[in-house]
Amino acid sequence: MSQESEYGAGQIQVLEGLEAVRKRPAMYIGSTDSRGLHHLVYEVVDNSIDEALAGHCDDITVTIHEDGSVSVADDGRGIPVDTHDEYDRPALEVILTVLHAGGKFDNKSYQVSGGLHGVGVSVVNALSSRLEVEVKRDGGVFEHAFEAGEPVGDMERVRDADPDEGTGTTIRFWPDTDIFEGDDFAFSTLSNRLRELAFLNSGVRISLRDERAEDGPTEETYEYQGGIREFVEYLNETRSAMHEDIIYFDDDDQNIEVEVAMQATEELQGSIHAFANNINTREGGSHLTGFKTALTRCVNDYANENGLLGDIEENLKGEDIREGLTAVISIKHPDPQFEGQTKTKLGNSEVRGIVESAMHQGLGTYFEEHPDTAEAIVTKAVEAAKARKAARKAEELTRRKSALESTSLPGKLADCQTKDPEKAELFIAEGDSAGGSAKQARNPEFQAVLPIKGKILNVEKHRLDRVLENDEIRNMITAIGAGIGDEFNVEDVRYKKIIMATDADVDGAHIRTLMLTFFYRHMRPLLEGGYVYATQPPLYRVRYRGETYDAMTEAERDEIIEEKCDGNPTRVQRFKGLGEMNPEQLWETTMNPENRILKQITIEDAAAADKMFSVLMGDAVEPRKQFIKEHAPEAEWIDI
Ligand code: 0RA
Repeated sequence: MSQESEYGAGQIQVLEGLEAVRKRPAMYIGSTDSRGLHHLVYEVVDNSIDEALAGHCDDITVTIHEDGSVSVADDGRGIPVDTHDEYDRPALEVILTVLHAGGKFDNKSYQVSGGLHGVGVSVVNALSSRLEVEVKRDGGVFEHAFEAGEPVGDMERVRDADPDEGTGTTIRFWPDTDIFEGDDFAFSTLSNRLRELAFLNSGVRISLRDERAEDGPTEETYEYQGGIREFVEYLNETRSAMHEDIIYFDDDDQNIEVEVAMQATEELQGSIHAFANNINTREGGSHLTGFKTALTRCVNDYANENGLLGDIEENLKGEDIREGLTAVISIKHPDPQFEGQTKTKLGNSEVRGIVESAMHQGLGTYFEEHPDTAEAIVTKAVEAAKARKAARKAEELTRRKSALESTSLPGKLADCQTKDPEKAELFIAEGDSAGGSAKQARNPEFQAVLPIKGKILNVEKHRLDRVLENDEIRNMITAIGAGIGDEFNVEDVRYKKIIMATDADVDGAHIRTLMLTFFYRHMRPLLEGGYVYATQPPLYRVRYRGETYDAMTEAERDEIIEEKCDGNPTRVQRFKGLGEMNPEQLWETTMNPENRILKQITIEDAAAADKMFSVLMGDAVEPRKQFIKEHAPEAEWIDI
């Protein structure tokens, strides 16, 4: 894009070496599982986003290649290639081989760097069996390659750049499979994050290309001129909005950029997402606190000034006002402090007041200019407050007490002997017959079984008081033992593996989604802690010469028949559902920790999860059909 080059190699400072990264990868990228693997991509993309934020790049393309590598190409200024004074090596090589040598030491451009990633591309290099980089700048095309972080040969100027080629950087890396559990990049995981980045950085065009499919490459492009306004629109696609426009304002005070977009809906479930320097601050922090405080005050001020509170005697509570509200708060700070268990809580205390006054100003003006919307928002909050009070009055509290505090466990629960949550597992089994088999099949030492009747209540559509009236849900709450909603305390869980045992058919998927919606809306720390799993029972069992082989798919079955049974198996059995397996089969295929396959359900991305639940469980039919059509080919669609 831009040709200027005021930032040469000289400014790039040097800190430490890369052996440390290969020795302790988790210290740098969090983990070496699938999450860590995907962080490699984010790390490279973050550098391109930084170029975009500095105003030098507007196009980023991420490609998942057939051979398990990923490349990230941008049209930024290109990584500097001139000689680095201190190292007497090309800056490009220094940036890729020296930790923290990103060369972004001026606070003028916001770095995405922070608590989660932002450790620098050198970390990606250290954790890749191979990395290739191509830079176009200074009129030339330069190439360099690395293996396990070490340069292979010297950087080379391979040719002159065409004047109309512009400048840019392409980094392609092959994750080191000695370090990572695999190189299986998930399109949906990458697309969720890249879409989010495109929303958060309006005007940047991000494409994701997948070259692995047999029927040709697929490509999606995300570009949102409207930025987080379009993010809110997207989140509300299936919700019915109370006003057509998206409330939006921004502010730039003390070099801290604040952006807020919001829209009130008729729904019960709100969806508020806060970001700091493009990082999803799931644990909240000062920006979210400022937002909430100002929102509560603005709405109460408006309600009081206009006499709208009626027979409600006190002010509206924040939770009344936030019912059904969708909002995205995005701040960009030159020196963000990330705190909390997962380093996703914004600590900078000055941000609170800045967001608060921006909100007060922005929302105050909006209310003045849109009195009808302001009144509708107050009326909805008053309703929520009344419902909250009525529910309390109508013995909600006592019901909660008996549901949550009673020491007696549900009669249907076959509990396990161990009281150690680390070891204990709870199987929530669909239907009485699967539940019955599971009770016989289990190892009672550490496996508990709770059968539930088919379809549980859709919690997306009911307030907490109704949710608590549902027997199946009350049984789950009591069995898990950690409360619900605001009172949920993840430290009290009685089992650290909560396993949804549902059939591999459409009904099973529906029940699993209902359960997940419940966990997501009312016991979210359970999902955040990684305590929720789904069984993956095999579909086929093949026997041959006294051996037993299980297959998850038809293709796998055929492969077993060919390779293990010389094309002539003794018996091929198809399992229709868990209820049809005898206890011994159920133990062998689904419950025995030695053989079973469990899928851990995690929430990488709260906005994507929220969207998924509102699409799947909400009223709008068309978007749901569309969503299912788009996701149906992925057997793993429940992965949020
Ligand atoms: C250091 C300094 C400059 C740009 C970059 C790094 C840079 C890094 C990456 C990584 C991926 N894409 C990138 N684009 C740029 C500034 C160079 C200048 O002043 O011209």
